[in-house]
Amino acid sequence: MIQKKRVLSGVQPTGNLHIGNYLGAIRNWVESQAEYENFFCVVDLHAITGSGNYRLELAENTRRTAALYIASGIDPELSTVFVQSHISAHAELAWLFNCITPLNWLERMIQFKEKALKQGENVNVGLLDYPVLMAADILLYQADYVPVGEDQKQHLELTRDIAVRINDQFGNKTHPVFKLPNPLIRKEGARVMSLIDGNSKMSKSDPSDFSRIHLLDNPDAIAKKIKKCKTDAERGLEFDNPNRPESHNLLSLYMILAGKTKEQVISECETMRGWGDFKPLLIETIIATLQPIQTKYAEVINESGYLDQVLANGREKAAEIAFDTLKSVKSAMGFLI
Ligand code: AQP
Repeated sequence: MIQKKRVLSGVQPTGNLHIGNYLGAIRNWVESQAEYENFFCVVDLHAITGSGNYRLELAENTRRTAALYIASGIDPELSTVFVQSHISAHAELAWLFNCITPLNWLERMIQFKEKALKQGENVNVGLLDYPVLMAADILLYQADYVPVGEDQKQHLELTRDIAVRINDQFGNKTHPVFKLPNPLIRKEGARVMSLIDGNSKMSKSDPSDFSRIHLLDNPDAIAKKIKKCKTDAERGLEFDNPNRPESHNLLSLYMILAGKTKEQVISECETMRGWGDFKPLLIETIIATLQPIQTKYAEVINESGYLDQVLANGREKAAEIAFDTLKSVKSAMGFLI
């Protein structure tokens, strides 16, 4: 039997998931889940690197995120769904990596620089160390592929650098300690932009709710957000004009969600007089995409004990592989086992 390639990915439970998370990551996990052996975790240890007051909502957001994976089409029979902090090997491997990772590799990470600016005087060490923990998440499972949005590409490169360094220092040519993972970044939806600024990525931590569409937004909220979203006063609607980032973002969103080609969208928009004609179409398409996800989400959340059982099964399956890898890394590094 041919061994399936292994995939690992995750989302932080830092708030309500948005269509950027869905199009950049979760939708791609769903589409390829039959092809691979899948591990999808809710990365709660990453979530506490933010500056917000997460404590009251962390557990609830973790459950909500796992439920949204399933509601979006992740099948627990085909994919292992688990919570990162349930497997202590993630934090332990991150510590081992900390001791071989040069500080300047982390200081040049774009996401660190951007998020550190937002944290002001209070930048925590965890924020700097975020990519090391992410490397541990991926390498613990010896993942072949990591499906993520464009924003995570640099972190994936760092993961590979850490794996190479460990292999060079503690492995040998015939028995490398780690397999080198590859990013899986699909061009379409890799970078969904904010609804209030076409030059910034849509993000859970943006203070404005109007910057994003949550997967659990009701039809009224979706309509309100799209009606208020930023557009421009130029004539016509167009893709790929760097001076019109909002136009490109909204047309791309419609194209992906409606499952149309760029040419089809261009020809459909040719007869439109402006945003007033286009926005109702986009609203309708977003509502139609999210409605089945929301229905399934309600079922998952309301079925007593179901989600807890999925996460308990996931924990057991993930632990088996993770602690095996951790043991072999510690042995390669010279620890008394
Ligand atoms: N705007 C986006 N477009 C496409 N993909 C995106 N992703 C995030 N934003 C977009 C992808 O979603 C996955 C999970 O991301 P995350 O929660 O681990 O962290 P993030 O990348 O920092 O996402 P957010 O929404 O901006 O969260 P906060 O504000 O909490 O930091 C990743 O695969 C990511 O690429």
